[in-house]
Amino acid sequence: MSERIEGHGGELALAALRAAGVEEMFTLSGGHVFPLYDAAHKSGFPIYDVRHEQSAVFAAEAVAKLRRRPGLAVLTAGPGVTNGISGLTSAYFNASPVMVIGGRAPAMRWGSGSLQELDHVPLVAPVTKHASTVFATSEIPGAIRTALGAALTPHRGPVFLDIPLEIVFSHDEADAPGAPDVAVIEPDPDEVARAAQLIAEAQHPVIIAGSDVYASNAVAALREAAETLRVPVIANGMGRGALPPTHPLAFAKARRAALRGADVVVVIGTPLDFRLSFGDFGSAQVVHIVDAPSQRATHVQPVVSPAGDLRLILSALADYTGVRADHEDWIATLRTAEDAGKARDAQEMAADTDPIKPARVYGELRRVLAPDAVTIGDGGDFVSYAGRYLEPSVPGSWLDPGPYGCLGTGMGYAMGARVTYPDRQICVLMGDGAAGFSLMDVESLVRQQLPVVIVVGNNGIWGLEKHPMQAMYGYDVAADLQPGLRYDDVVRAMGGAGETVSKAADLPEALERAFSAGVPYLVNVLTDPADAYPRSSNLA
Ligand SMILES: Cc1ncc(C[n+]2csc(CCOP(=O)(O)OP(=O)(O)O)c2C)c(N)n1
Ligand SMILES: [Mg+2]
Repeated sequence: MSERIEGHGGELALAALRAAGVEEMFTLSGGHVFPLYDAAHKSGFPIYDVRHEQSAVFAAEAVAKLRRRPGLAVLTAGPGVTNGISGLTSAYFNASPVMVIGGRAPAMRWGSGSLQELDHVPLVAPVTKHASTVFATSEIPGAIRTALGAALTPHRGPVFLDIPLEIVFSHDEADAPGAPDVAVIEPDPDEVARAAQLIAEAQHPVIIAGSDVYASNAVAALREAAETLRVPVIANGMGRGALPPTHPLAFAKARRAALRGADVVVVIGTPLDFRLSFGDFGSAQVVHIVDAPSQRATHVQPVVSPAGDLRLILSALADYTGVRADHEDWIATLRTAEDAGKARDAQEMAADTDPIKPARVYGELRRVLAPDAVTIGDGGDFVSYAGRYLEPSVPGSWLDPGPYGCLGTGMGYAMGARVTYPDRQICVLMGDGAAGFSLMDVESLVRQQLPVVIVVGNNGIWGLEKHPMQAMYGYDVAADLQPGLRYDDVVRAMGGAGETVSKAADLPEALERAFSAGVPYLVNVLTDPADAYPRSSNLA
């Protein structure tokens, strides 16, 4: 006989969430979900609240990304859920195991016009792995367990449940829920062997490692595979830092040289999307290693595409004992390109200009960021520079919005990161345009004593749109913001702190103050509006 639990719907839900390792909820108040608050409040389960539901979902996503376990957002019925849809969609594109539990108008009156009465399920179904309504109180724990199993099973992703008002407020009993079942997908050994042989026999192989390597806890296996097969590694997304920048096989600046010269490109744990020229690497053969068969590309034909648990696949590559071509000259060539790129970057990051170039901001930031700092990018050009100049040295410490490219992740990701790592530096790199989406949530951070540093690259424009529009049309519209706006005053008004910096020489002290402030602190850096991120050299 399994153990029974009893309580109202919120209590039954929380039991299932705890059993799956969920440790906190992010939310914005609404009566439809009060029982979840009641259960949390009475049992000491942390509740963090925000000023816009998108921040709740982004915060849950940050936890899911960093911790590799479910992150939870609880959203009220109707507008609460619809405000969370961009967050859900980002989580879907990022394969983040986010659970959104929505309130829902009463089932017993459905169709009579209750407040906030909307059937959310069809709206979120296309951007979730599982979306359904729980129609009986006793079924809540089982439904949560099933949904979380889907969220955690590769290829991971968000899930959604809503619970009608009278169902979540009612009492009932249920079997005590266990942890969700997460199936391990066994790769086809022949495909893995074929991939290993191709890589080993290649003259100029290169590995591109993406977010699923981190999500699959396969960082160590990746390192071993790269070391055994002697293959240079370039990382993107959450894969960044998988090999620390000091590792002899880690490359970031030699990307163009690597992709131009490669005869075998091994893409691991990331789609062959626009970030990877849609999988077209010229004459190079492509090996695409994915965490589930659903992730195999359909628009290109890799030579081989092993699908399954990335740790198993990468461990198998690490165990390769067959013939191996010598890659040392290739590695040395790329090291020369890497060093040249680093020297170029160092020059740019030292730029002593007025107005300040974004590159200089990163030059100064690199001096104050600790190796395990979590850096978060939310913006256009300013964040492209962050990706270029910041080199995460610890895996799982870089949060970008991912391929959905949704502006507005900043404060939600910051909240999730701060909750996850109370003692690490958390630094948000934000465009001034991006700041408009979530800056009000600084209030949530101040009130709940969650200090973070926000560095705004304030060029007074939607830079990533204005420059291309100028190039395309010779004019631009809808691309200007208020120049010199005091985003630091906005933060100060909400109980945080900050300052505006217009001279590069003032950056070091401003950043020192920011990281020792102990409250949310915004450094509003007035950057050069004429500076456009050189997109054509994106692959440099
Ligand atoms: C929600 C959302 N709206 C619009 C866009 C389109 N967009 C991409 S980058 C960008 C400009 C960002 O400007 P800012 O944050 O100031 O950064 P900058 O490029 O100026 O450094 C815009 C509007 C988007 N990606 N997401
Ligand atoms: Mg801008």
